[in-house]
Amino acid sequence: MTRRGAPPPVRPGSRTLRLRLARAFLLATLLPATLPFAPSAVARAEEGAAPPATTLPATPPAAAALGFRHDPADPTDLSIAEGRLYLRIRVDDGSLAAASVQIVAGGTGPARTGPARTVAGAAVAMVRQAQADGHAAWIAALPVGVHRYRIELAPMSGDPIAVGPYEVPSGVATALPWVAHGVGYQIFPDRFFNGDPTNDARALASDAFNVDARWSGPAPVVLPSWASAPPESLCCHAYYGGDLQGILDKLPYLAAEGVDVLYLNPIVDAGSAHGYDASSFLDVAPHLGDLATVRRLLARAHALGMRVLFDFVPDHTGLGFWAFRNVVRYGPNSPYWDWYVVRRWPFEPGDATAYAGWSGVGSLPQLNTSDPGVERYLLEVARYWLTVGFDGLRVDAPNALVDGHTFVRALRSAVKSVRPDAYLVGEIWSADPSWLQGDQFDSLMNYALGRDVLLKYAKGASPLFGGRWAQTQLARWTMGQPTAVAAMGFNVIDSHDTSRLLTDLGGGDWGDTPSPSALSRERLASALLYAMPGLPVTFQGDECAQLGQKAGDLERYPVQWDACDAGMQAHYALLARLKAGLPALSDPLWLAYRGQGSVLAFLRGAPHPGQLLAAFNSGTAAVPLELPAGMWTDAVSGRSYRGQVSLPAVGWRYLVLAAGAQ
Ligand SMILES: [Ca+2]
Repeated sequence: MTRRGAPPPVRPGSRTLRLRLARAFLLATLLPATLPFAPSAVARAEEGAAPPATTLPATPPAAAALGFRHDPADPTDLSIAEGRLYLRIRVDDGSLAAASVQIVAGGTGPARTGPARTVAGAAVAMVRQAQADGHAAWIAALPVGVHRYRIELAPMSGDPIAVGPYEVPSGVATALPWVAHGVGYQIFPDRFFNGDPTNDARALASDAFNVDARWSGPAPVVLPSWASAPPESLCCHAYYGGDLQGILDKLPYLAAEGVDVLYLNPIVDAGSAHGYDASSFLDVAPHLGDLATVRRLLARAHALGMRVLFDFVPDHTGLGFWAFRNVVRYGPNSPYWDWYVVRRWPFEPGDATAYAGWSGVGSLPQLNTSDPGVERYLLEVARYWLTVGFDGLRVDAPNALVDGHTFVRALRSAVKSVRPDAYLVGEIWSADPSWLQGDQFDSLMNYALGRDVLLKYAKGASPLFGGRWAQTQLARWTMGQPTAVAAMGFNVIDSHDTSRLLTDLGGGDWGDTPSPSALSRERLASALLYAMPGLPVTFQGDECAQLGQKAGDLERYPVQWDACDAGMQAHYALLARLKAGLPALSDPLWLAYRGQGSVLAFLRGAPHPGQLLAAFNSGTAAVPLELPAGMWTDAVSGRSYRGQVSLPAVGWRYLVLAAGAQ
């Protein structure tokens, strides 16, 4: 114990401990839910300076016996989001009655972090966040200025234990301030809206058909109407005419739906309708528009308070890419020879046996990102589009990259040096924390959350994937990543790379009529997506209840605006209004509550008025849910409940803890 050491040990149940925990709870309640965000904290995190090596204090044997684990250098245990320092510990499940954080020193951090705060000597209660696999996580939200603290554990049996003190390292992983508040929407430009029919035919001149020597199918085509069925043999080379002007035209619609983050599939000149086979990383696809249109789109979106993400494809080019064509022509004498991994030359473009391609595909020759020239060029490309005005990058296929982690670290430095608040999202389909340690991506595309957990639960098809299962999965998800990363989650259930949400939920294939129960399941799944920390991202047309299986490009079929389901549109607009209007839905804190039968329920935000209980029922009969203490008001109906509430069949509720009704 040092002079500033922890208070003397107290017995569980003793008056001293009760007073101390009551004081901690009071402080947690009184601290403002959202402290002013300090942009300098981002700058500090982005400087990339290695934190000074800190020595972990020895864990007392009594704490070790509880399975106690905490390391302030691990972002999973300590990170900053929404102006709070989130501190987490892990113990054996069922071992703790209470825990708190004693602030030993704080509020006098580096001047750059903003006004000093004096909070030393205060205690903040920890709350039990979740439990899975025999472990439990406890978490506290502290003021950002804290730089030394001690953790006090009240075990279920035995004397309280003080652990620490710990030092907050410099450069704590920090969430971007805007992502957690957003509502996202993915646009596949050729299939969204045709705002300029005069550019439609330009797709044919750019198509890979013109450069692929191994082309065996029919010629690409611009389809005669927005409702034309895609010819099966023409995956990716049937163009519908959608374009950037179409996105501009639809911005008021997107704003009315509450969307404020747009993710655009590739807009650069490429050999297909999907655009992942670029002929240029810098030129806009002529059938989508031109740079002036891009600038107008970004300016208008920004004026509406929206941000726009660029789809960046560092892994491969198309056959028409200028450097690849140079290699085809000049072989080893090409200055770009080392940009690709060529096995033999001469070769025909499209011959997958002659060079490395993404997933072995001949039309997608892989770039050698370990080559310094390639890296330099790609980083220039990324910086360029941010300079044009994009607010972040979605990075295609990073786990396919040559030496991907090294490249993404360099990419992050380049991106954040141009735009410290730019959002960097990696297309990784699994829950892989190796990309999320603060030095690479802000988030992955969270299919691992949306498809592997939320979708399986929302299907309601199997008791194996009921409420208890989902709660355990979400507990693992939450405990396995930094709070700052969860707050920046790019959360998707479907995209241009999967079958559509409503099809996955039993609504049928393209051309079918979805049943009312499938529509209810889409409302359930989307309400669940919107209730998780981070950015919920909807694929274009899901708000229209559009169907499409992953076959023959039907998952990417153009949005049929004339047949848009008004009820589903209203539902998504409602979710966006709720997200904007309920601060708890932007709070980084996720707390497990109930997983039982068909019921899944969790809390968002700290336990004080305004906390949100998100409750879901994937079963086909209404079920009761026992409520936590206090009066809970349904955010949609306005009705208040105490003690218990009924969850409708295949239904959901967002319930808000009322003030003064504890
Ligand atoms: Ca067009």
